[in-house]
Order: sequence, then structure tokens, then C-alpha cells
Amino acid sequence: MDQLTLDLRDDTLTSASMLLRDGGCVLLRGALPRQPVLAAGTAVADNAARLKQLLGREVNDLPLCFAEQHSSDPHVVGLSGRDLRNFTDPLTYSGMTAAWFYEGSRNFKRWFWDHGAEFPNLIVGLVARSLLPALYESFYQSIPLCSYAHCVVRYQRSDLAHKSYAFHQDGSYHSRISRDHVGLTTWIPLCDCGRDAPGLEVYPRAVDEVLPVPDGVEPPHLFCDTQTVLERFGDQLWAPEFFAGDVLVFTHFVLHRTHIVPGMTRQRQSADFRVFPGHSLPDYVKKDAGWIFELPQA
Ligand SMILES: O=C(O)CCC(=O)C(=O)O
Repeated sequence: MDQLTLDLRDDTLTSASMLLRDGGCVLLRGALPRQPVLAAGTAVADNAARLKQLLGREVNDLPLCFAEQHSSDPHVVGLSGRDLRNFTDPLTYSGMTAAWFYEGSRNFKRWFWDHGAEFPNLIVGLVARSLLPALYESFYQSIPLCSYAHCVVRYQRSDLAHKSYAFHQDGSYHSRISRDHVGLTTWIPLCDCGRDAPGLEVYPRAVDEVLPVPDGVEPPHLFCDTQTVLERFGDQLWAPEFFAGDVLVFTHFVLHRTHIVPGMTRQRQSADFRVFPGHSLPDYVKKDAGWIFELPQA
């Protein structure tokens, strides 16, 4: 899929935006600086281990600030250049206890969504200082808005395959109405992956419909019926190898799933960073909890 892969530079922005429109996705090599991306991956692993110890259970999708922990590395800086020298980690900062963890809507994440702006915001800072905001704006022809609660960091491992993601379209997290599928996801691997650590596989197609849920399942339900997806799109599945610093940007119609196969021995950490067009923010984003913000341009 070389035709969907680009180095993101000022002079390739228009091509990236056109690829996104025509093919639904674009792989941008080296869009973010590698060293702070790797630091974010290490922080996800360390914070997740702390959380597991606190809760006695594995939670592999986490608020964006779980990519942050103390660092004296001058390259590891958050939004507005904030460094992480005086930051400990999200659990210490929040004072979270095991009692915060609930299943269902009263999830512990709510506190972090509401307090998102208080964190150093390493991932938001990396995105804001890159050419990605210009790409979002070129794609939308409008100012992009980010909802903190719609972004996530996670990890995947072969022994957690049951917590991986089957085929889905990101718009279907909250709505099965196609006019709501206006978001863009930037999938940010926080380590090298796709070969011996789980990656992401996509059907690089600019689909414009919401695919059905599995038989007998009542919507709303995130996942699509796998058989329908395979019959419709067949063998065009794309599972790139990623290197920390690369990002995959795709629309909320694009079908994708965790790429996880036997023989993947390493854990992968990643972030899903989501933006929406400011001029037509879906109602479900407006109504959701948490910090909604404009990205400063590089
Ligand atoms: O990171 C993954 O393995 C899948 C995540 C994903 O597809 C999603 O959050 O929409």
C-alpha cells in the first residue's frame, strides 16, 4: 500500500488530505518525534502496572494522561511546552483509590476526562507541535476540535487477545447514524509494532455506510459482523509494520481491527487520538463528559 504512505511535510499536506478523502486512511511515516513517543509507551506500561496493582485486574484501555509519568528528559514535553519534571504519575496526581473503579457509566475514567486539562498532556503536545492539526484542518476545511474523553491509550498483548478489537468503524462507538461518523482517528503506536507486537489492520477504503452488527445482536454495538465485512472487502486487508513516530490517520467509517496473530511476543502500547470538525460537532460529542479543546497549530 505504498500509495497510501507518505512522509508528512508542508509540501505533502495536500496529498495527505486527498489520500484521506479518497482512500479513507493515510499512513504518515515519522510524523512525530520517536524518543518522546517511546517515553509515552513506557509510561503507559508503567502506569498500567500500577493500576493493575491497585485494582487487582487488567484494564487495557486508559485515559490519555496514562501516557505520562515523571521525566527529566528535556524532549519529553507536553502541551504549551510543559515538562514532566514536577509530575509524578496520573494515579498519584489524582489520588485514585480502588473504590473509583466501577463497571458501566460510572467509570473511573470520568474523573480523568473532567480533569484532562490539568495534566501535562504529552500526546496532545506531540500532536499539536506536528503537522497533524494542519492536516485535520485541510481535511475538514474547518477548525478541528478534540474531545479528551474520545481519546485513549491502550496496550495489547497475545495473552490479552480476548481484549482486542474485532472489525469496527470508530463512529459506531457512540452512534450508528452515518452523518455522525465525521470524526478522524489518529492511531499512534507508542513502540515499534505490527511484526512481533500487535499492530492494527485496516481496509483502506472510503466507505460511506455503517456496516451491520452481528446477527442477533441489538445495536448500539461497536463491532460489525465479521462475515459481512470479509465478504464485502475480501483480501484487501492492510496490516502495516509501524515504527514509533509513524501514525495512521483514518475516517470514522474505515473498517479496522487489532492485528494480533500467534508469534507476537511483545506488548504494544498505542494511543487513539480523535478529532471532529468544529463546524459540525456531533451531538454525542457535545453531550459527552470531559474537556473539549482546539488544538494549537504548530
Ligand atoms: O488498538 C487496537 O488494537 C484497536 C483499537 C481500535 O481499533 C479502536 O479503539 O478503535
